[in-house]
Amino acid sequence: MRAQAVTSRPPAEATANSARPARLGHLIDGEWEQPDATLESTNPARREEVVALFPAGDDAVVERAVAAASRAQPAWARAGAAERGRVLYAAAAEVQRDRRALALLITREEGKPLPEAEGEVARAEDILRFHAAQTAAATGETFEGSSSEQQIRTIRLPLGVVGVISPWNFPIAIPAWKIAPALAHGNAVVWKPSSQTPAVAVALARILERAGLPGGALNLVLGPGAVGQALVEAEGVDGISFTGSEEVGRAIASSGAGRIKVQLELGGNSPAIAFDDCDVELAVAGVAEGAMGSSGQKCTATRRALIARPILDEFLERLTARVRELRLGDGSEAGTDLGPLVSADAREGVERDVEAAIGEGGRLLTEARGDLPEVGHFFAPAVIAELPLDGATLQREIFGPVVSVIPFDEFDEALQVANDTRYGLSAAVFTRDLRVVERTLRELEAGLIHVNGPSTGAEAHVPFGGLKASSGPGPKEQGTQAREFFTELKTAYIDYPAATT
Ligand code: UN1
Repeated sequence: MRAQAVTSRPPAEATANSARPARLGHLIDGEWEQPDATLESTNPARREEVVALFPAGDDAVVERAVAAASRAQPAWARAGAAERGRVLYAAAAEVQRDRRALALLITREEGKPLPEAEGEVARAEDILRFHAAQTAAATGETFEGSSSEQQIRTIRLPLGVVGVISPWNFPIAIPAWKIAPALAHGNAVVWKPSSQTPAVAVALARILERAGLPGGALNLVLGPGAVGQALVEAEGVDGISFTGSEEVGRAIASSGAGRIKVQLELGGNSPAIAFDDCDVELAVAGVAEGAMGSSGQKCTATRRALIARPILDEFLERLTARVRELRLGDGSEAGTDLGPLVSADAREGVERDVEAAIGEGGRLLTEARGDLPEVGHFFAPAVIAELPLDGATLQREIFGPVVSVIPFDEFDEALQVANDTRYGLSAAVFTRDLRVVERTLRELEAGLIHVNGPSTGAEAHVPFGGLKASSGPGPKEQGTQAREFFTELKTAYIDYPAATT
């Protein structure tokens, strides 16, 4: 007998404006289960406001979710690529239809300003559509064999049961870019979303249900980090796709090593380099957006702005003016540029990092703000200069609206400082010189390079991933590359001895 109350009724969904918290549950084998809700998510802009109450899953719940996925996977794979495509197209249409409510919910549970949340929802829709279309793409190649009587083919088969562990900072786009390719290629999924954004997760799971996804093909287990750990260790899981902190990612890699396939997207410490021939206004706009968008809570955020000395004064004057004008507030209110940080812990962490930067000799070029709303986890955007190149701050991923400015004289020096980090996720380069573009594309140690644009952003149809400690092991995400992780590749040697007779 199950210890938990089971109901096949979907739980009440969190709506953007409802004052009453939503009660959420796990989705296992097509049934919503609502055991006691012991955890809550709150609105980071109004910390007293509870968005959702939800249960803490445990090893037993994870085990049942994995068993349900294992049972459902063969039928989902056999349903055929066209049917899988239909479900994902239908999910994209549902996301489009619900876009306003989804964006409001993201803002309420995660904190990012509404226009950014709307952009994220549109991205999730694009991702679902892209991977829906992938179900009609060629999956293998045909080669000539060693004789005219032989042909060699590659075929792709689903990996099996995939565990998805997703972060709070893109609560719908990152899950979509893992779950959509997993399902497109015939896998079943057990999804453990961040405990900061469970209501957004439930909303996406319900959309996939409404789109016709059969029960068990997607299972959702809510709860703290221990649930993710249980998922990594569960018997029957064939792969884990994780985005989140480096520490957790490394633990997953070592516990999964040699046993399951692991895909990791971890931290970043992205540089933006403005060369002296660049359009300074463009560089200022790119650094401001790259560093401050979503209050700097992106792993692709610009943390270090490397500025050619001849344009340093002009750059700093314009950047600080721009940053001072950013309006902080509740992301659901029109005119808000910068929402709060996601939690009290997040804000304290960023505060500590900025104090440490000042302790190291850094000079804060933006002043503290007296107008910070008390009710949420707000942090004033900060521009820091004069940090020692060999200090701890420039090596740290400060997950907030904070950017360090570093002047440089020579091209080689800029490249050396930019690459002086164990991370290698993204980078931005501002220049009009094609030779500089070419050299930076080759020599910057980053998996994503933006020329004359911010270091953030990702399109659904191209690969996403970093170098060095930012990613791996395992193939990149998104684009057609996504299939590398979510499928097994076999090579078939087929002899047709009668073919030439
Ligand atoms: C973006 O820059 O728009 O967790 C995407 C993150 C990254 C995604 C960034 N994996 O911030």
